[in-house]
Amino acid sequence: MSSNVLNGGQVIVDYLVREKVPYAFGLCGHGNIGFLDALYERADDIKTISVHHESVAGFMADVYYRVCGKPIATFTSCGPGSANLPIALANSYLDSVPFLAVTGNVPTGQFNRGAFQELYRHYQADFPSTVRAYCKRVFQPTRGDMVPLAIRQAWKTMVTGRPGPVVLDVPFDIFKEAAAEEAPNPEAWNANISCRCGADPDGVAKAVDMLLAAEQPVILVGQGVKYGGAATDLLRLAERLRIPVAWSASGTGAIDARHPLALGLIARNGPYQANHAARTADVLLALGVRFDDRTSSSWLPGYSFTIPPTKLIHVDIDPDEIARNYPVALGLMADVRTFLHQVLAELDARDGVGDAAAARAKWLDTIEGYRRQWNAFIAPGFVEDGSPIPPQRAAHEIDKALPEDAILVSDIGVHHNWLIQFCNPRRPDSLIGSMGFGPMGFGVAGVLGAQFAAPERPCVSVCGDGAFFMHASVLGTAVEYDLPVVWVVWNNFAYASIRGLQRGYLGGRELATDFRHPSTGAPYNPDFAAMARSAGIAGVNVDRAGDLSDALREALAARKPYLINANISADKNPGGAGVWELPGLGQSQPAFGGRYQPQ
Ligand SMILES: Cc1ncc(C[n+]2csc(CCOP(=O)(O)OP(=O)(O)O)c2C)c(N)n1
Ligand SMILES: [Mg+2]
Repeated sequence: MSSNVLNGGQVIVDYLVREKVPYAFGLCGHGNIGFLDALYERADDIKTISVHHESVAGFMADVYYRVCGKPIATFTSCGPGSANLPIALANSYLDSVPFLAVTGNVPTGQFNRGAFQELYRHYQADFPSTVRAYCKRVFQPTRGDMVPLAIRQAWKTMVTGRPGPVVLDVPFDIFKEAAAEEAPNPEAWNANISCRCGADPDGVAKAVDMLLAAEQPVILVGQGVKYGGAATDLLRLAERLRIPVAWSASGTGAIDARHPLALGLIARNGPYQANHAARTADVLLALGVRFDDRTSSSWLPGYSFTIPPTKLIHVDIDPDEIARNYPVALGLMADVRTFLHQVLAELDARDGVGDAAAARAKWLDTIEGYRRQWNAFIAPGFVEDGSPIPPQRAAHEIDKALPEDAILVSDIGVHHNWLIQFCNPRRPDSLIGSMGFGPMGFGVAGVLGAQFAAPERPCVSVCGDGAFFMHASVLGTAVEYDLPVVWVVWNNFAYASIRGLQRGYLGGRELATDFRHPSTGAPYNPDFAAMARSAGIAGVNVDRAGDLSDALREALAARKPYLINANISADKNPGGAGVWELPGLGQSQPAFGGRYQPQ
C-alpha cells in the first residue's frame, strides 16, 4: 500500500472526523482492532470512549443525539461483541434516532469457512441478517475500495428522511486494506441535502381552513416536533390560534408543561384534561406522532381519541405512519417544522384569524374545568408520606429538585410511567425516554451519552432496580471518564411494572417478578449505594419522601458521579384517564372518568 493511500479503517475515521463526530463509543474485540488502530492515529480529532457492555455504547449514542442533535459512531467487534448491540439498534430504530454502528466481521478470505465467531450456517459473515429488522440499513463493503462509497451512503441513509441507526459491517481485513487516497467529502455528499420538505400547498390551505373552522381543536405532538426542531414554531401556532397542546410520551417537553395551553400527556396514565379534550375534539392536528397503543389507549375509541367523528389532520415525514392506525380527514407528508412555517405564513394571508382565536375562550374554559377536577383528584398524592416512599411523591420530589436545564433520562418500567405523569419538563430534552422498543438499560446507560452531549448540564438517570442491576457496569464508565451523572435507583425490589400486570390482570399470581431473600423471604437487592461506593462513586440511601429532593440537590451540587438508592413503594400503579389493554386479559378501567361516547 503506498504511503498516501488510506486503508478502510482510516477512511471511516477520516470521514467521521470530516463530519465533526467528536466521539466513538464502543468495546474492543479482535474483530475491530484494525478500526481501533485507525482511531488511535486520529486521537486528537475524535475521542474513543471504551465501555463495559456494547449495549451501553448504543444507548449512549442514542441519547447523545437526543440531547445535541448530532449522530455519533459506535464500534463493536465481530460475533458476540456486535451481537450485544441489536437491543440498542432496535431502540434507536423504533424511536427514529440515528447513529452509525461500525461492526467488525471475519476476514473476507475466511467467509463461509466457519472461522471463529463467524455466523455462517445460512449465509457467509451473516451479521447483516441478524440486524435486518433492527436498523434502517446495513452496508457491508467487502473490498477496501468499497469503503468510501459505503461510508458516505451509510451516513446519508442515517440522517435523511426519517432518521435511524445504520450499520457499517466491516470484515477484518477491510479495515487494513487499501481503500482510497482520501475519505469522501461530506460537503459534497451530505451537507447540502435538505429533507425539510413541505406539505403540498393545497393541503396546507385545507389544514388552515379546518383549524379556523374548528370549535374544539387540539394539537397532539410527538417526538417529530422535538427532534425536528419545531418546538418554537409549535408554540407560535398554538398561541396564535389558542389551541391547547397535548403530547405523546415521546413528545414530552415539546411545549413547556407549565404553559397555560399545555394539556399534558395522552396515555393510560395521562391526565383527564388531556385525554378528555383529545377524545372530544372536533379537529385533532397530530404532528410527528405515530399513535402507538400506549398513546392511544390501545386504540379503543373513547379513551384517548374518538376518530372519527374527530377529524384527524396527521402530518409526518414518513407517510408510512399516516393512516396506520386512524383514518385521516387530511394526511400530509411533510417535515413538521416546514409545515408549521407554511401554516403560519398561510395564517398571515388570512382574515379572521383573531376572531377564530377569540372564539376559543369557551373551549379553553371547559378544559380548565377538566383540569381543576383532575388536580383535585391527584392532589393527595403529592403530600403522601411514609417509607417506602409513595411513588407519586417520589416523582414530584425528583421534579422539584431538578434545575431548569437538567436532563432527566428515564429507564423503562413503572418509574417511567410515574415520571411522565408527574414531572413538568420545560424543554424538549428535559425528560428523555424510550417509547418504541423500551429496552431496560436505556436510561441507566443513556445518561452517560447525555453528559457527553451536554458536559455542563446536570444529567440524571432515574432507573429501576431491575435495570440498574442489569447494567451496573456504567459505574465504572462514569469514573473512567469523570462524568458527574447522578443515578436515582427507583428501588421497589421488583420488576414492578410486570408484577403490576400480574396483580391487575392475573389475580395476583405473582411469579418471577420480585426479588427475595431465599431464607427470610424478605425483599432482597444488593446494596446499590455500597456498590457505587465500591466503584469509587458517592452512594447514599434515601427511605423517606421528605429527604429525596434534598438528596438529589446535594448529588447535583457535588458535580461528581453519584448514586441515590431510593426505597420506593410499588403498591400503586399510576392511574389516569386512559387505558392500556392487553388482548385476552380482560378490560381495564380508567382511574378517572370513563369512556366518552359521542352522541
Ligand atoms: C431488556 C428488557 N428485558 C425485559 C423487559 C420487560 N420489562 C419491561 S419493564 C420490566 C421491569 C423493569 O423492572 P425495574 O427496572 O425494576 O423497573 P420498575 O418497573 O420496577 O420501575 C421488564 C422486565 C424489557 N423492557 N427490557
Ligand atoms: Mg423495580
